[in-house]
Amino acid sequence: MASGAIRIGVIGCGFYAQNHLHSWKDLASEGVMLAAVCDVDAGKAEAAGRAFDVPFYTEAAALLAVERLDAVDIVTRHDTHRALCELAIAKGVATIVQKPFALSWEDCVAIVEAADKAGVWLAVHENFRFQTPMRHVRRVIDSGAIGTPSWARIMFRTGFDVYRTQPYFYDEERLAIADVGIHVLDLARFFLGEVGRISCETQRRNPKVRAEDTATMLLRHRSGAVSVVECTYEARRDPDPFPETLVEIEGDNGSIIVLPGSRMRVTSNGTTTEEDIGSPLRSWTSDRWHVAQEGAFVACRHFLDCLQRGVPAETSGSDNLRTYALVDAAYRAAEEHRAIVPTLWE
Ligand code: 89Y
Repeated sequence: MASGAIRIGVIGCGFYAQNHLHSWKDLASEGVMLAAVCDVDAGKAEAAGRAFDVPFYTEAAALLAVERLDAVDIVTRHDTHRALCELAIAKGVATIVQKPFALSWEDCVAIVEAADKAGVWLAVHENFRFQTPMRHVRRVIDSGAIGTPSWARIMFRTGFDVYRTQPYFYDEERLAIADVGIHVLDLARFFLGEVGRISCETQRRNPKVRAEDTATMLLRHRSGAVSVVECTYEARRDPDPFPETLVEIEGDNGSIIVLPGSRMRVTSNGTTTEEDIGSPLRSWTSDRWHVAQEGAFVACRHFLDCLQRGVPAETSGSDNLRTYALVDAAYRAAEEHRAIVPTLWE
């Protein structure tokens, strides 16, 4: 890796990419330089280029041919991920790619193999585990305050109109599990370790949507722990916690409960304490989206730190295969009405 600032190019300048662009800009003082942006939509490329004062491109190949980049951050839809990752990897450029990793298991594996073969650093921008409240939960587990976690319920339940900012959701072949269940499944791994089998019930509660908008999953972890992982876009709740993930974890000495509004209640050996696990707004985050936006920032900071130290990211390509395998297993479990052993553990 270069000895000066790491020069990064962002590919994809749409809705969520704005969070990545701001994150890289904010991290300039920590040794990264947003060098250029790219989007197939010329208007979006130009708008981002002007807003962040960097050159803009409409073709990733041109971006990679002209700019001297150390890393790219791919924030496009997942059907483009394999081709874009392969392009960057072929150039020997460190690659970060948004979740879902790729369109299919085969594509994810092909990307990981290409990176391994070329010796290129690869990470998946799986960001929920980097959200400040989720790091607090992990800190409490690691402190031993609740003993060994043996049961959890991890919930992303909202009725917030996600279709307004992400209208392509209506037509996806796979929706709730592939879009947000993937984050919650990754959190289940983060908190309780790898998963030995998974069952899943899906529902389509909104008739305007093509795929499932609700999933209820039951996981047996290899440690013996059990977790219930839930996601829906069709909950009618007050308060609606969007985009917060609510968590309940029980161990032999206590429990951790994450409540709406970034509050965490910890019971340890019979004593209960409650704390605020939120974080202050950044100049570009907004009340409603802050938790998710800030998670992107913390994830980018982690990737930068790993690149600088030359170590794999927590959510490296090969790590993320395990989360992706759970997503595929959840869909199979729903279709086949039985518990499935995720591919990596068969
Ligand atoms: O796309 C989703 C994600 O990754 O986080 C929240 C979201 O925008 C809607 O579920």
